[in-house]
Amino acid sequence: MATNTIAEYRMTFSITCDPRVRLPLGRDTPAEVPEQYHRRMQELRRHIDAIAESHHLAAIGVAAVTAFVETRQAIEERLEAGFDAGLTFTFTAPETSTDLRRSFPWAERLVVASRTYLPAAGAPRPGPDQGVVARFAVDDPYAPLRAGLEEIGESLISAGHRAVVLADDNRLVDRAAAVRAGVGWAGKSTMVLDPRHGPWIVLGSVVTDAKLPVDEPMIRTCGTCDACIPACPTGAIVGPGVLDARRCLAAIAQSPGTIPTELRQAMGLRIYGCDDCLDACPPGAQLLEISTDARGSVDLVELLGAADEDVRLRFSHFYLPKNDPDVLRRNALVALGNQGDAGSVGAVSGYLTHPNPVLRAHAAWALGRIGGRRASAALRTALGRETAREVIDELIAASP
Ligand code: B12
Ligand code: SF4
Ligand code: SF4
Repeated sequence: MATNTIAEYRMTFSITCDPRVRLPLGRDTPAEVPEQYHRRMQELRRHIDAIAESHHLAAIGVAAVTAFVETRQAIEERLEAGFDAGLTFTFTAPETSTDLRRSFPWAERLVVASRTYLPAAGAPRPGPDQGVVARFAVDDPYAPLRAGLEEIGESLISAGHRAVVLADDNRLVDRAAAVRAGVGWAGKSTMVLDPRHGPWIVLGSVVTDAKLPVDEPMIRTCGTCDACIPACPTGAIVGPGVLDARRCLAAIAQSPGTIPTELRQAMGLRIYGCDDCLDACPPGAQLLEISTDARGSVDLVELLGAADEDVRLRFSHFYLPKNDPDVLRRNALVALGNQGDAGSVGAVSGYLTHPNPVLRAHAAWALGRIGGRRASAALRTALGRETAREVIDELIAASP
């Protein structure tokens, strides 16, 4: 770097706004005079903006990496109240997830980006015996976001800097980073929203040692709107910006074990994720209107009949602890119970002999909801052979 002239820099930077062009390797930044460094950072930022545009990122912003003190406090409060519901992610080590320098001591800036997955995700229109997947999980929404972030990271590395991509990674609280970088504002649903896409965005960052100019947070709030709070079917948004994950269907759908009986009906046809508080959000309404293709529906009987490997392969982009397909089978049983179609009794009652007692218990509940002669006979037969206490209780509760 020290050997370059300002004229050479200008020449380099005039071509680097084309995202296909790589910046030269091996810049020795400490030898730069501050004005040169500043100018180079501005050029680098323009280059990053061009990459963001070429990858159809919704927004891009730069934030300082000082610790997210308020978010750490919010996480501690959620843990104290039990609102984390035993989820791991950023809750496991809040001192690290809210302070990037613990993982990356050299970090100076976060380049934060968002990308919308609507309207490509479509709008689920479930038919008979079909369940619903939340829009963000119809495809992997992080793959195209990561591709853009990777290219930004490569351009920073080409310019002689360090860069690591973090998207949906436990080492960073993505929403707090997005709010600080001006990519969106913190909504009462806890979602980060932007004016064009509402909550229909996923978030990711590149952490770097390049001291890029920082952006200001958005001067915008939800104002008087609070539509997401009553829209939540379980009352999981217990206050503006505060989520009790124990009642959040998105958390329940991905957690192993028994679904509390009082929340099973509210699960409706969901087998993964929940969109109700997003659907209700006015800033996202316009985009939602054009998202009309029917996607996100899953044949539940087929899912119940599929082998472990096939379930894992088909839903490989879902987050399932230990990659356990039984979590989705459990949700499928609950969804069939909620649908109440007598045609599914054969598929559901097959699960009364499954080796996993959690699935036997949820099959019993589903048959109780579906009702009818065949369901009752299956419950009676199962009661005669069942030995697990928790399943016996479910069989008794489900029997007419
Ligand atoms: C754990 C987790 C979950 C958990 C818990 C969510 C939660 N709200 O805490 C569960 C499984 C429930 C979940 C569900 C979903 N998730 Co999630 N999840 C995460 C994860 C891994 C960590 C979130 C976290 O740190 N929570 C801890 C709490 C304290 O943080 P927070 O709620 O985000 O904190 C903000 C608010 O509390 C707000 N706040 C605090 N006080 C106040 C006060 C007021 C008045 C206001 C307005 C705001 C406010 O400020 C905080 C900082 O921004 C992130 C990825 C990551 N590494 O960050 C994705 C992430 C948050 N999830 C995401 C998505 C897409 C979802 C779902 C929409 C998926 C779906 N359709 O089912 C739902 C949405 C449910 C909801 N309303 O939040 C996106 C959100 C993108 C966005 N636009 O905000 C993220 C960022 C993943 C990503 N990289 O894109 N998720
Ligand atoms: S994702 Fe569903 S259950 Fe969770 S807070 Fe939003 S509406 Fe409520
Ligand atoms: S529904 Fe209204 S209050 Fe809730 S996040 Fe959206 S704009 Fe904010």
